[in-house]
Amino acid sequence: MDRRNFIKTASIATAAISYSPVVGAKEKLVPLLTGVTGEIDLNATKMSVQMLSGDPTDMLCFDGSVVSGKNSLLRSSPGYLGPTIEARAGDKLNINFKNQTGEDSIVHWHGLHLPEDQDGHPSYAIENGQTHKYSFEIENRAGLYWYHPHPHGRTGYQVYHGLAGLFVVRDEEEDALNLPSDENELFIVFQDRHFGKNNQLIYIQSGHDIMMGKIGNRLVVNGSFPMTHKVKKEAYRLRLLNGGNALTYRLQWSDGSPIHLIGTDGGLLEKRVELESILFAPGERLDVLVDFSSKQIDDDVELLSIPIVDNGNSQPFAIYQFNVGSEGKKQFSFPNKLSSLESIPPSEAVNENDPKVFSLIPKQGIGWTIDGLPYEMDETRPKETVKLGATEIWEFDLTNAGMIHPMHVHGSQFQVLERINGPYSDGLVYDGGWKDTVAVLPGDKVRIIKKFNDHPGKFLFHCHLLEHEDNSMMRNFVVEK
Ligand SMILES: [Cu+2]
Repeated sequence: MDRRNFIKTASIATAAISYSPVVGAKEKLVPLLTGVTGEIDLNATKMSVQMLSGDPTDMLCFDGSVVSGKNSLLRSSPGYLGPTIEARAGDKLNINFKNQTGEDSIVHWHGLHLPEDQDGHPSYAIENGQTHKYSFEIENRAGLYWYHPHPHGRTGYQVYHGLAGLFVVRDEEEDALNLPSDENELFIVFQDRHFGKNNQLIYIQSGHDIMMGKIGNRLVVNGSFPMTHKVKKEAYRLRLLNGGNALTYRLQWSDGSPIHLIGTDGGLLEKRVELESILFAPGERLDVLVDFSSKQIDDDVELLSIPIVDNGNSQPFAIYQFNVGSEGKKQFSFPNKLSSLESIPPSEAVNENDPKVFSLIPKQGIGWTIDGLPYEMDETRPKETVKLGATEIWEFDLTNAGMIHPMHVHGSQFQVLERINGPYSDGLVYDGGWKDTVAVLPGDKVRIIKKFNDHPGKFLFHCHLLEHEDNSMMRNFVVEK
């Protein structure tokens, strides 16, 4: 977007800050599964967190406890993040979400393939003080998923104030690879926050924050500081989540090593790939192997974010640092073959030659939209209706507008079929594996293919730049029997 157009859209967006609380939100009862693997209490509450020296920061945080089942279902997290849920494919979980945020909320399990009444659609939002009981079976393969609130108009605010946690799924296929585990498997969540007076968080201040997304003045990793991790001269598996509201990174190693990517949003890739750099947008996950065994004691290796487009104005900056602290014992050689992935042939789609096109466009009086429309809680268009059992091709069209939109589709994982590159995207992105969030770059048309084999009902697709999602860049789709 050029400057003049940007100012225009930014100023109209100021008038478009829309927060419509769900009126009279009532808990919807869903049937509970029998024979569950475990039951978890998950509370979202107001908390005072010591983030910086001086005053503590007022935040919203998840805390949890295991009611029944193995204690290993929950692992406490550093900083303000919610506890990490760790389960196995096929596990059945009951999760009791208690909302003590002071406003409406509901939890979405990002990346999990779930029935409509388990997915945290905003129409399921509950009022402060209420409890929503989830009960679901994990149908996903091994992968790094995550959970966060999804009430309409308040997702960005609630995530920004601390409500997010990891959801790790394991399975036998992953076990058999013997990837680095325990202290050699590091979960790293990147977020950024704007700390203001008295160490309090500053959220949206202007239409600019809505149009461009809220960017912080401090990087926060795993809900805390600092950002250095002592490692041994061994191999590590890095499980990365971009949990930020709006900031996209382009990752590269400071020592010039390639990034050894073994997985993305929906789990392992078919084969390990080596990349010079990789784009990493809000909502996305990356699974990366790194070997420090050839390093010297006290070497520093930094994970950098380099400029997305080299315009000469921006500099690389370190977003995490590894300090080689001690000799290693474990030997590890990187596997090449990881998994078998079924790739969905375009000929399987009901609309092989006629993709459903969703235009990502700014609209006067609304802000960023899908097809120029606002979000409507109960509405879907014919285009947003899918027949149960169908495979469809969708296209996100950003031909005419200029910023990155990470598009997230709820329900099962999809595959990226084709990226008709705009002027900036060549070589920036890696689109392999199963995905639930795809970064659409300025000028791009991105085609995805997705199966709608089960779970009829109403789901969401939206931009995962949370200020866009909350404002207007979200729509329903309905899977019809
Ligand atoms: Cu967006």
